[in-house]
Amino acid sequence: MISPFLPASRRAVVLSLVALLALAAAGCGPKTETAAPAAAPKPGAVRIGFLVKQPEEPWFQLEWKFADQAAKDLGFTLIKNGAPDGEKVLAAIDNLAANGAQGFIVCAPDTRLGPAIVAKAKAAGLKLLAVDDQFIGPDGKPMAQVHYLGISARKIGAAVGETLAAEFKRRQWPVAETAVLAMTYDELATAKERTDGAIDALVAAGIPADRIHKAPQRTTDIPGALEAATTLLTRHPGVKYWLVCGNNDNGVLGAVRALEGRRIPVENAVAVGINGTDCIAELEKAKPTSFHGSMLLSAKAHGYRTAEMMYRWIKDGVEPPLDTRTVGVLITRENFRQVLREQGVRD
Ligand code: FCA
Repeated sequence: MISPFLPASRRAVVLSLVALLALAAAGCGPKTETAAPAAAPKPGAVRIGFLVKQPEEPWFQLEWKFADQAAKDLGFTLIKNGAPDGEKVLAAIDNLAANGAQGFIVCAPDTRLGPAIVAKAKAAGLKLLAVDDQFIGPDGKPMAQVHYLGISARKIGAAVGETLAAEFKRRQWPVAETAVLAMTYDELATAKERTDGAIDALVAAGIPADRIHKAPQRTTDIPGALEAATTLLTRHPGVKYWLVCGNNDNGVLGAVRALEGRRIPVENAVAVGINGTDCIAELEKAKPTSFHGSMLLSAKAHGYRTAEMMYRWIKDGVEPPLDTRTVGVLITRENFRQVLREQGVRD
């Protein structure tokens, strides 16, 4: 089933891709263009692809950086590609096969492309590991049979909610003057679990459910979040204090920019992100903003470990676990330099 949340235009693209794939599988589809193979790999040489949906996001750049490290340490070739839409991701898989790769790691631009990606990988004899965003099957359920490494989304979201609730209590803001701005992207299961986890924790801490406002993002970048948050804030001019959560740093940063645009004083809002990798410049600003901190995820586990798992699978036949979940740790202006250094994100 194609997501009812997808805009009609995107639904059409996904549908036509699925149809195209079915045709190709039946051997009567149009020929897919593939790049000419690079220099023939040495027999036994391991080549691994790493495809990401948003190559411009620091999170994905760090995943790549750590995967590059694994390639250097273990001695394999890493082929990195940005795959921001369904067509690009399927073409990139063709290119990997043509270039002698034996497997790839992918954060898909749309998790409903899962069945198409699995079919293509299978046809090309490529091993496959999904990272960050778990594939969704035709029944709308996670494809648990596809190897996956992702975050413990609900728990990490709950930690965001608990951090916000603690700040709310410490600042002694009256409940009647406070509201939650939740930057949501429910089309993506890991994103929904994160914001649901944060909201549940806030409600458990005493914020009334009717003071929680969701701002659905059309895109998961800062402009998409800024637009969604601005619309929501315009609808609630009476709220004095804001607690902000979201799917990731960029969602929350867009909301912080929107609060500034509405001239909400910096000290009247607290915002906590997720990733910890896309907010470093924000935390480094000499003058604090409402961006209080972020749950730093392990880019090393998502980049290095996935690449290592794929390498062992190809080279030694060691199949990775089907489902691996990683944790997050809170960084704030007080500790971010030290924690980023400890985690190898920064020198
Ligand atoms: C998703 C988000 C990324 C990152 C990753 C772990 O793919 O879009 O920003 O949070 O999960």
